[in-house]
Amino acid sequence: ETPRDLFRRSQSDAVEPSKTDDLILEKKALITGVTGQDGSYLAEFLLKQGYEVHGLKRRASLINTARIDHIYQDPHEDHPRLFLHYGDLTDATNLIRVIQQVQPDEIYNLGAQSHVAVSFETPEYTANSDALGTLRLLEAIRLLNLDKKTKFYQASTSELFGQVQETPQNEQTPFYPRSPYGVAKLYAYWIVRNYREAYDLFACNGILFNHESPRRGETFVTRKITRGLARIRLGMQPCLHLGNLDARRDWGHAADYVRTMWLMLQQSQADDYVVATGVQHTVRDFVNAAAKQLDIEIDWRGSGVDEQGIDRATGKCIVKIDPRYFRPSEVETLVGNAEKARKELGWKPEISFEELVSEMAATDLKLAQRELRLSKEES
Ligand code: NDP
Ligand code: GDR
Repeated sequence: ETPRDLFRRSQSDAVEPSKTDDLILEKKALITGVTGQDGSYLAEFLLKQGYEVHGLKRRASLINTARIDHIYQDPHEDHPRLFLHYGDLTDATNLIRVIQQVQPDEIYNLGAQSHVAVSFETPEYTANSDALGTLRLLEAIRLLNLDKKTKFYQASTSELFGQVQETPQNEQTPFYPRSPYGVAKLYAYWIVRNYREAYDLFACNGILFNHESPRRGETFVTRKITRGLARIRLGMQPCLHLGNLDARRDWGHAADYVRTMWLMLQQSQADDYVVATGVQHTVRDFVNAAAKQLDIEIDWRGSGVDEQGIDRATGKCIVKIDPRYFRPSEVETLVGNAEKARKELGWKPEISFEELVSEMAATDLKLAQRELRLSKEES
């Protein structure tokens, strides 16, 4: 065999690795955004369900698989069940090729430029990846004649409700997005519904409210708070700069929420579901809860040193408002009603707000301690 033959054979081997398993034909799932918070929890969950999991990963100059390294299997091992493919939601031909190779039973479209504030800085890219990226995947399913085989999950969001028209929000609440991210996700939501109605595709929107975890990106507010307070406690940073402390969110745990994605695709009919805890907290509440976990005292009345900031009893600034973190148009309040998911999917959240904050704070404290130890060892 020539090197070219060998390459070709390696490609076709990669397509159907499970065929060699003793007649166990696992379901195959393709996850876009597998390197992200939700992608990592979903990949773990699907592997436990016996799936063969394929993930789309972007090329980066540094390794970007930290969240899935613990489940990654070297393709040279016997019977690996997690495979990574280079790809990007902005590249249609690449998506078609990967989907053609994998022939997935289920696609979970979690890939996105997911930061609301950043979407004001990169609105066109956000639309390209979040809105058109979704269209590209749906078209790939059609072009490859997989419309009867492949089920599709779209990571829709409570950001669709934006400036809320009623409280709590459910599947009937009118949308009013407030950011380029929200608007891009609105397109994605509707194109999923349109392909379901026009082509009978099994395609679902999970309208998920905020969900967090120790794997949350460091610039989302919850993680920024637990990480920042952990570092303040160890003297590694003097204070924490935040934006709007009065914003209200319905925060759940990502591990709880990925279950609903799978459940939606196991129903007899495709539909859209709100996924939320129904409990709302302000950003300020989150700071208080994390401070309690980390044994930090915050005097919210302050000592008047900086009327925008919050001072500790010692007078040392812990949390300070930085207008740079305000958004040009803000989503002030969100809280969901997940009654439909509870009734039809039998889903309810299992991890409480207090447990979520406690897990995040404890993990960030450990990470900060490790960083401190390493920097001491180095110096
Ligand atoms: P993350 O930001 O943690 O992960 C996003 C993932 O998408 C990463 O793997 C990222 O890759 C990948 N990605 C970004 N741009 C592209 C692109 N152009 N092509 C391919 N992949 C890309 O988000 P979450 O895990 O928190 O969220 C998952 C999905 O759910 C997102 O679509 C988000 O918008 C949506 N959502 C999230 C909610 C939440 O509270 N977490 C709530 C509702 C919806 P890389 O690692 O290389 O950056
Ligand atoms: P959100 O999450 O915009 O709801 O989008 P984020 O944690 O970024 O903001 C929540 C609220 O906190 C306020 N806030 C700050 N936010 C950040 N990031 N940094 C700060 O310093 C800060 N200070 C206050 C924000 O103004 C906002 O009101 C997340 C993402 O995961 C989306 O992809 C997802 O669709 C929605 O949740 C549901």
